[in-house]
Amino acid sequence: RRQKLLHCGKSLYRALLDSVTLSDENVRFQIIHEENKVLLQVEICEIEGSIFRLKIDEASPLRTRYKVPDVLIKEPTTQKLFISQKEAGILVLSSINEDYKLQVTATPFQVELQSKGETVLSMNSNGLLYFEHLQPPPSDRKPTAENEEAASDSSKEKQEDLSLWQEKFGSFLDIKAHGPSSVGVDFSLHGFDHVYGIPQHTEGLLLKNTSDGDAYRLYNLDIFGHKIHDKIGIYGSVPLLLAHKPSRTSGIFWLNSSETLVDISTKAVAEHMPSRSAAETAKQRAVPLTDVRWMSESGIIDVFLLMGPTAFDIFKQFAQLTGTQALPPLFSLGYHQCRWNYEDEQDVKAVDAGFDEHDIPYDVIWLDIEHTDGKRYFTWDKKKFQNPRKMQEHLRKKKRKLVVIVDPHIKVDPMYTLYSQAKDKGYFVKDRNGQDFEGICWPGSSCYLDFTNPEVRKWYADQFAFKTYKGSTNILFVWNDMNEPSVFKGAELTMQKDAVHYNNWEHREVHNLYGFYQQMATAEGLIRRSLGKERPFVLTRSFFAGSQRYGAVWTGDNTAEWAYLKVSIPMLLTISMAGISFCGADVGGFIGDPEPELLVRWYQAGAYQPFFRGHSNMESKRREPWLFGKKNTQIIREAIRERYVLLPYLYTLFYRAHTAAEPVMRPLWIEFPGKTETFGVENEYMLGNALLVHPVTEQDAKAVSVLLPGSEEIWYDFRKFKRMEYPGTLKIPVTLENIPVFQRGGTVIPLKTTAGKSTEWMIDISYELHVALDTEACAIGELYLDDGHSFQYLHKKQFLYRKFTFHKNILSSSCTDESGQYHTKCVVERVIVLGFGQQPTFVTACSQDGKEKEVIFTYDMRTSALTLDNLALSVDADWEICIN
Ligand code: MIG
Repeated sequence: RRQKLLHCGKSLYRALLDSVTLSDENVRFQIIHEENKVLLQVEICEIEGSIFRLKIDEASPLRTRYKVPDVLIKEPTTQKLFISQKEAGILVLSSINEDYKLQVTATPFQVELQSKGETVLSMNSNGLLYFEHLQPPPSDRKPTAENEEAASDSSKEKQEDLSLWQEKFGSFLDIKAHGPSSVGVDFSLHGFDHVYGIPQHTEGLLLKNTSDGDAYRLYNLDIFGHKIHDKIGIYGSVPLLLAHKPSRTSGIFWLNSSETLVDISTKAVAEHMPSRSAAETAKQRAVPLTDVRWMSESGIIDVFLLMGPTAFDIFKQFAQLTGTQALPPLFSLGYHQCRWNYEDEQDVKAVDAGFDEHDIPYDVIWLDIEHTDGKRYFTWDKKKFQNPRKMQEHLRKKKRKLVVIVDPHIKVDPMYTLYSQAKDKGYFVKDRNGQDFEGICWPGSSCYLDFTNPEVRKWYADQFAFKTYKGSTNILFVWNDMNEPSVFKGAELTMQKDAVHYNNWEHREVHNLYGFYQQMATAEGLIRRSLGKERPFVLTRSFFAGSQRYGAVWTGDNTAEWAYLKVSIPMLLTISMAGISFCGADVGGFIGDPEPELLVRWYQAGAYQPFFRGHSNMESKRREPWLFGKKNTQIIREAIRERYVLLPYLYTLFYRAHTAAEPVMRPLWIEFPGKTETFGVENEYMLGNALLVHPVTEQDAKAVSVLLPGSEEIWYDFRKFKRMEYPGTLKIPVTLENIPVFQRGGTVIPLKTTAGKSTEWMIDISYELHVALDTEACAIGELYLDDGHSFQYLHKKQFLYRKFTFHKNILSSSCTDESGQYHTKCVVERVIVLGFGQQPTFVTACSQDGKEKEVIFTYDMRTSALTLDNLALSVDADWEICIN
């Protein structure tokens, strides 16, 4: 509200260029506000890999301001900037290779960032830099609860109206012990009119103009049945925004964990075109410009400008700062069966058996809050789960896993060890009076662990030790819910901003980090219980930048309606672009009961999304995949089996997300950055670079319009192998059987020849390669393989990373990373070459030892698909197949 009183115009900040100091790490100078004369310290540095960091803090704050810890994986490596120009009112800094120039203007203070002469973005060009310096409380009042009555007074002073020292929110009073501390600034993105990112909102892919409505809000909240097309923040936040134009992608990462608003406005501005000759008059053309205004309640301004220039560069730059996706254990890429709740051991066994009975693969069954003794996490309901270990042994024999929920609120109950220990140790978040903050949640009165404290995180991690967590075994993994945190009857259903954390930081400073820290501690706990050997699996509802390092996220309580299936695609794409590849939406929709057709369509979409879990609410009817008649069961089975067959490809994509920060699920535009028609596409997406998936999100659809981008591309029907007539928008007939999926020419996709009961049952199943030829009759693809569960791939380099190349009618298998070694008995059994020009005369396969053998093949003239069978070529060895 206070920031919004500041309108676009000339900024009152002036840079004091005499104060400039230059070191190997950064350039520092002060800026002054012409009216209040408060000095701010500006620090600019260049970070390796085309990233610029700009920090603004008070030169001498009354109290240290909060700086987000633990999100950056390390202190970034900086590169020295040079002063290339310094004259009256202007300072120009250049990077070593002179590719980038930062021009600082003194009056008013502005920063412009150029890449090879092209202005990419500028800061404070609309004069919206805003920085509330910390002040002592006004002498006539102290920021204590005694003022509660004063606040409800109708005769408020002007100050009260602006909520400087306290604020009423419904019946809640927020006492701001340190007064106003808000910060904000604007950026102009030159030539850009497509912006993406800043999850999580129930919104479309492209960020919209907010000029005549609400700003996008980043404030993690538990919003049951969140509405579609809302700017309110739900569950998780990643303050990363991407801007794209055909020639470049840029990113802004605003590292601030307090409540944040983002205003966006795109307009056309006149750009002068230089005249070619003196006779010609200078021309103007309209170019787009997007203004992005960030406003945060607290903290400092700490912003990273990611210069790309490609989208993949942005992902790498962001990962360089916040880390890459943790490599998931293979089982967690299988299908997960969840429900609130699977009632008891018999229920678990029956559901598990149901999958075998109906021949549907699945890997994990989940237990929601009812499995505990009165919502005391880390315990079991003794009646319903009398022998949890035995139940897990049963699942283990079936080569399946169990996930249980562990929420952050702790029941106030002196008899509950977790509570009494945490209480004694002072591990709970405090209220503003220094008492343990108490809120209502599932168990009734609850306290909240202060995960921002490293000691609490360590203690919490230790709770997952097998000897401490009674009834847990190594097939048990964890789900962190309600970690916004959700506080029933709290302001906006969350914790009061004036609650107090570790080191006396108020909750307002750390709010958006709470879930991030819980997942961090949980993942650490699972690693530690295995003595550092096993990869964890932790699903979290709340998240922040960097959460990708700890596991998976899901989109929370969606509704069983078509519109939610539809919006789940842009929501997952947005989370993926923000660095979190391992994401999914509740299949079927959490709230309500999907009609069978919707459920089927959701399974078909979910099967081609990173995290694949069916889940339903307590009030929803049972929803196991075989409850909707024979035909629907058959179709869902097929969708899940397709997922399992595709796992080698998916796992390879996750390895690339892990090592090269490439999102698993991608919007079309990042694969086709020059094709403007892809920029707004949100009803289809790419899985890796090879598969284009178009879920069916309309009821009773007979056909869908599919955009197959790129005039020089060839696309093939993924199931029928048929080459699509031409790229462009095609009307594709659909039946309920499946959704349109296409393979891009030029790619090789590794698959399993068939699905098994779970991923562990499939280890020895042989492989099949789908080689889709491009216009040059070439293709290339990869396969990553390891034990699927441990850290040996990292510590002992036990992995296989293979490359498949098709060139001049020879398909060869070679090693991509010689440093990795892993032995497998598995073979490539079958190869299908799509778009092969003519019937071959003979085909031979040569293995490493020089042995040559003839290969059986069939050629389908109708589809131009060439199938090579009974190959039995080792996955871990080099070989060649020559087609003559
Ligand atoms: O407010 O644990 O989003 O997946 O089943 C409900 C019960 C609390 C919310 C989660 C949902 C979960 C449910 N939880």
